Amino acid sequence: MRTVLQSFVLLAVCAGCGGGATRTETADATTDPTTDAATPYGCPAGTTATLGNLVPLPVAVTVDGGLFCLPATAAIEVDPPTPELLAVGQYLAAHLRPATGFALEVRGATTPQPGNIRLTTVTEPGLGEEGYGLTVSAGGVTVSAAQPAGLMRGIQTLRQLLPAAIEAATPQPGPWPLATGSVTDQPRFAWRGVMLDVARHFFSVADVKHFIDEVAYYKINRFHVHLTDDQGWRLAITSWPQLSAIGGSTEVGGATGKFFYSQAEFADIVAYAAARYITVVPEMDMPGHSNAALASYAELNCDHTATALYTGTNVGFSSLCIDASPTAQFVSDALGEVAALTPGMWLHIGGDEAKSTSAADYAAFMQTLQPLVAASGKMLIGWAEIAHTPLKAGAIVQHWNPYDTTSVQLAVQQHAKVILSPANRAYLDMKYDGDTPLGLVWAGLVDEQQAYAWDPATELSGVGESDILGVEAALWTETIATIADIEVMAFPRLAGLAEVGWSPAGSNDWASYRLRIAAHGPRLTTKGVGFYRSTRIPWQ
Ligand code: IFG
Repeated sequence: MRTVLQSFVLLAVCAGCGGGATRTETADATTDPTTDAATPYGCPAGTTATLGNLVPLPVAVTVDGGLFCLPATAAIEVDPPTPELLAVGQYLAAHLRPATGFALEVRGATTPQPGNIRLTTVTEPGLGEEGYGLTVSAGGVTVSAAQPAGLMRGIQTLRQLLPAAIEAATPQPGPWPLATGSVTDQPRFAWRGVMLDVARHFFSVADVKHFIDEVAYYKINRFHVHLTDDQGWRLAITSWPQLSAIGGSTEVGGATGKFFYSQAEFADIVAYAAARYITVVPEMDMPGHSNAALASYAELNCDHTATALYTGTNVGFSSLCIDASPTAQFVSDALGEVAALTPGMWLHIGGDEAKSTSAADYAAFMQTLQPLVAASGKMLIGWAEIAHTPLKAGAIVQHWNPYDTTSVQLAVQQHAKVILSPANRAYLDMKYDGDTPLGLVWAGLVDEQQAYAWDPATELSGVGESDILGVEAALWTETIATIADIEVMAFPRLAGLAEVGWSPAGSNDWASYRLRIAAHGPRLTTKGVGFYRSTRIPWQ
């Protein structure tokens, strides 16, 4: 005679009290150590699990109060078993095999078998590109989505529902419990980005991939790479080889080396991001922030004299020579080569802080530049200053300077869509507080709450929800030199910004978010990801 002892403690924690958008409840259900036919995938006595610490907060979470423990026999069933979906299954397997030690065979299966994880596509147009449903029952897990990207986003949620130990690189004892219930989810904004400045300091392909892995965990879907600036040109351009040979030979602080990506290396980064349904957005900043190019080719300078390489951190002193005959060809060639390496729809042309370019020259340059981007088959993105010139339809403007709200308002007046990166919210190179060793302070201190507690739709007057594509965090690297530096400045603030971009309007609640992200401390630590520990978050 077996009795199944189950005690449910339902703590109703309202995670979105403001908008009532989401109720998250946690349940601690214990079952007796032996399992009977009714619960073949039960868990050992004392096992607990929760659906309550998801970041970004989902649209809706319901708790059934039971537990499902992933068995060693579990398979990852993919339906339909297309190459693309099987690859998504392999991604999940690669993240679950190391810690569980389970085989986790990935296979096509049209009829669900109990005890497995099932990835399947459904025709549900309302889910959009990235929406998903995730259900945990006593018999197994199902992630369903209209598109493969939605399965990838649901997989990140599934990872967060398992114990933190799931992120270990070596086998752990287990068990591998999941609280039974369901998550229904999709993003508020389509653009949830992070920008890495690889120009001030160069980062290896391995470091960039590592960072891409980490941001995928929080459902970031755009990776903007700031490839060129005064201190470096970081991508080989075949038709202009000195850009990387000379312009990619130094960085802030004066170190020297092969500080650029070959086109094959860049393609590798692009593919790595794409496998996580993250689109790489390359940026070649012009006409300002261009000393690396000016140092590489004398003919790009109005005095036909190459500038010296620059390893400091001033801004605003450089400009392509707008009248020089090679300039248009240079821009066209460079754009064409980067576009060919970019499956994404967007090319970012910078346009910021062109303090050494006259207004007339800047305007003329933007008129030349926009058709060249269009000719490359891409959509143009520029920093907000480009909105002071007439924009072609479809141009996207990225707001960044909190002391300049005029530019983004001009963009909205031109019916351009905007990406919000207000430095006083989204610049990850801003110090958290007075104790932060790295970073700058020109936009003020940006602590975890400052980065989280804002609504893009009400942040800027004259800029409303329908104008906004989404948000993007920017990590400038004047003071950031290593992946460890990247991590401590990016985490946890990037997780908060990911929630700002993903979670429903009205669900932004610092009191609940700080508790949820606090539960991610063990996850980040187990993944070997550094993060800033302040007392503002009660890290577990
Ligand atoms: N502004 C500059 C960046 C960088 C940044 C550091 C933009 C668009 C200050 N331009 O942000 O190159 O120097 O916080």
